[in-house]
Amino acid sequence: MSKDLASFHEALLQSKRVLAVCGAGLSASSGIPTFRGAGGMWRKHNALELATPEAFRKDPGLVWQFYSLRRHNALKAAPNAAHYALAEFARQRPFPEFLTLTQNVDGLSEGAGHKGKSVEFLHGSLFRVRCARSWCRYERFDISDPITPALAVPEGEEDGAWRDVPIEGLPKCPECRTGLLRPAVVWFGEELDSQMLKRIQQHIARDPVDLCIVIGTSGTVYPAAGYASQVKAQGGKVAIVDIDCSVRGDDADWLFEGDAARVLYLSTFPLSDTC
Ligand code: BV8
Repeated sequence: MSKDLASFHEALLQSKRVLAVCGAGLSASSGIPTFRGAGGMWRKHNALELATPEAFRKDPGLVWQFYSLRRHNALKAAPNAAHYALAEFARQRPFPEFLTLTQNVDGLSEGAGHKGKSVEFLHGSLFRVRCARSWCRYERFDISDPITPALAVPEGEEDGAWRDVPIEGLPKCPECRTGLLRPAVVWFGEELDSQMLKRIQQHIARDPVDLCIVIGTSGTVYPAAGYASQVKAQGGKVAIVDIDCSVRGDDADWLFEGDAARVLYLSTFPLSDTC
């Protein structure tokens, strides 16, 4: 395992296929709390309990408050240097040379101009909503804040305590007029978009990925967490960028410890040395 930047640069320049796998750490310096770790989102609001279809069925008002708060905070955040560095690298090395898989739903990669075929949003977006009825296909892009008056985030309560929001105060589907709208994100226990998964597998199988760069993710959620080891198993190399590499990467070829924005940006990708 190395921290040697020169050897990483060489590998990056020689790579025909590069894959980036990103998690909450990519957006940390934009002020978006990560899920785990100190001050993590899950510490205050257990997303494992809230980001599920069962939670929404049981208490849609509670789940909608969780998402209304995250929409509110994400709308106030700005993309950081790492988002821009990845978007710039995608312009320099257009798909299929470079593909980014992000687990983040905060809209910041899109805000940095990272779009099109060069990025797959594995878990959807806070800013798309869809009908909760499985048979209704209604979906829309929506950046309203609040999405309904009852879901307004009280000033100064950005990490608000939950209150009781009756079903009447939740967004309704304007198409079928019977279902509630829900965030168009992938909850635990829900399948990821099958066409997207097929695209990713075909991409990785067609021409092996030479280098996988894992940025700001604890690698705990599947299938996202499985791609780096798939690259490794196919003979590719793996680099990890994380603020805390102490618990990571016994199978990584490079470890770059530091804030993603700082590490990725300092040499506008490829990576700068550890800080
Ligand atoms: C699936 C969207 C097939 C919503 C998210 C039982 C039943 C069903 C499924 C399962 C099951 N058991 C296991 C599973 C699979 C399950 C899973 O993986 N569970 C885990 C908990 C074990 N997966 C699923 O359910 C997936 N679907 O498998 O479908 C299926 C279906 C039915 C039955 C069986 C199989 C769907 C998973 C998607 C869940 N949705 N998000 C929302 O956001 O509200 S997950 C969500 O949490 C994120 O998207 C992300 O994926 C994950 C958080 O992980 P990270 O991003 O890594 O964040 P974390 O805080 O953990 O780590 C941050 C990292 O950054 C750390 O390393 C930290 O050191 C670092 N860092 C911090 N600051 C910085 C930094 N690095 C750099 N710079 C910094 N400044």
